[in-house]
Amino acid sequence: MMEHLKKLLLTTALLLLTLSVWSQGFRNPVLPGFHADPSVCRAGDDFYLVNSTFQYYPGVPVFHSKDLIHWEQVGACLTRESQVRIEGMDEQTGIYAPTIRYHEGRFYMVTTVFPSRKHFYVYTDDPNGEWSDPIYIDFCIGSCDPTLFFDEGKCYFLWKEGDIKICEIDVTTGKQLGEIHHLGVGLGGRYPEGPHIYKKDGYYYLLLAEGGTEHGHHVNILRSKNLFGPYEPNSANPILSHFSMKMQNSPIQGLGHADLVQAPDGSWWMICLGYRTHGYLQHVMGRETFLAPVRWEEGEWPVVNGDGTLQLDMQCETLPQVPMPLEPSKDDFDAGKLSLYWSHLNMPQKENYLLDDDEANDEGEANARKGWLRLKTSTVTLDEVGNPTFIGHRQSEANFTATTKVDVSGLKDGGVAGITAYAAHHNHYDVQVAARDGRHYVQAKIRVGEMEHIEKEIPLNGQSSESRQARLDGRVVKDYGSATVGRESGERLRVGDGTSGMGEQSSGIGEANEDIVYLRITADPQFYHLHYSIDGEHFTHLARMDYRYLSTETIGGFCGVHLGIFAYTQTKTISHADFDWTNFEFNK
Ligand code: 6LW
Repeated sequence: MMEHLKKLLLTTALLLLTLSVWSQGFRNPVLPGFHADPSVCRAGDDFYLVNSTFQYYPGVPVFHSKDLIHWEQVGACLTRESQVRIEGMDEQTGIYAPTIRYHEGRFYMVTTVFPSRKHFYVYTDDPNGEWSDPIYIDFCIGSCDPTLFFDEGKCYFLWKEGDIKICEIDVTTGKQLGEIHHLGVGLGGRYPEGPHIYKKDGYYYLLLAEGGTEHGHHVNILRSKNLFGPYEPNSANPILSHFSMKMQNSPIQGLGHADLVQAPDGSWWMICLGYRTHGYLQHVMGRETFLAPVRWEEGEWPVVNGDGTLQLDMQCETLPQVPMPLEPSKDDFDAGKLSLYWSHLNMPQKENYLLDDDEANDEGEANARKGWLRLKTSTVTLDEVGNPTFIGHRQSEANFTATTKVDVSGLKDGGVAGITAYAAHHNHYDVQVAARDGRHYVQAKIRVGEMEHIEKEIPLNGQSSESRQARLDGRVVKDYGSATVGRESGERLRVGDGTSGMGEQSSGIGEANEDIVYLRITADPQFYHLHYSIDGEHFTHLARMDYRYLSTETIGGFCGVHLGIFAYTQTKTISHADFDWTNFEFNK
């Protein structure tokens, strides 16, 4: 009896141990914030994933993982002007959906640049390093979502241009080798796109997104014994969709644009894009990268996570989990170069970003301060498309506190520097310091479409000034200057009050050295809040504005909100602001 009990206990303990190692489950999205149009490949025991970047630079970040759950950015595919220039691109243009493939020791990333709609690919043998100059596909210009498919010693180029098309190419030159074949339009949903082909058990499987990248997005699969078709649809389509009554209240919507990958243990996985809504079906964090287990028996159709739906909290068996280094929330700007997670808008003007003394001296520039990031003012403002001096980090949770410490003593008349929640040049909320008539003013600025509005202006160094009201249409919006979010609205903007009625403690206006200020943006699922402080401890609430005016549903385009710091000039005078650190804390 005793022996039997011992055996039972031992078996239970072993079972529990195995379960804890193999069935940990995981959190979706695996790459939160703007990580759109994911594509994944495997090389040995390693997975690599890429995303589209549109107007942001460097283009197409490369992530590495051992388990498909934990990802670390190891580089980016498009880092040099010789590869691509994205000047003049906005949130609807630039670098569209990429595909990454691994073949015979080489990684390929193929994509399309808008608005020219030229397809090109770059390659590397080391995904942690630099990628090649582009090889252009010159036999077709059109639409988007290119992919490469290697089969029996040949390489095929596949893309969406009305319907789905395929053509053999010479992968060393990009030249067309055969005729163009049409693979159809899937099941007839709007925007058949994001095609990928996989070969398994004697079938070619064609994976497609349909329904457009908004709420109707979903994933279908078709198969054929012949690469060029005809392809028959799976009767269980869509194999992934939240566009249903069952999932109408899920916080995850817009699932689609998927890619499949097989792990070394033979298991199959799907990565796809989706977005987390808050409020009513609106999202601000862009399209994010999700993961799902796939059951794919021999000769059968793939089944995604049992019933073709996903959860934030995935309760499933996973690959052995291998955590990756976590991105620190604070950047002290102590490393001689910017961390990989920072993005620029369009093509960065390198001379506007100074990180350490030595480099600055080499160029004969005024010294940057060791451990500070000096941003020199660009003549392009945040309200324009171009190359403003800007570094941004994807907003990855609905709730966050983003703070920066900035020394504005170098900011001359016309100069503006600050922190922003930036969705597009026409929609962003900023806490900034503006220099005017030899003075500095903290401003809470709201830019929504054609309306550009300074909600509150507070002079630094203790003197008062007039508040500035809406510049473009002269509208005055309500004063939400209190920290009490739920207070009664209806109060009008108080002109030039500077400090009163702030709910939070006074920022101590009038104290010495107000060249150093702390600028802060916080968010909850309903509002973004703008604050500042001169001691870094007591923050004054300046304004709040609804999250929905930064949502993709409001502004269009394909990107989410970036939290960034910036400096520009409204005159021709170039000056600078020094940023000591940024601290972006996202609350899951
Ligand atoms: C992309 C298309 C899509 O080319 O959105 O969600 C487009 N899917 O496949 C822009 O990312």
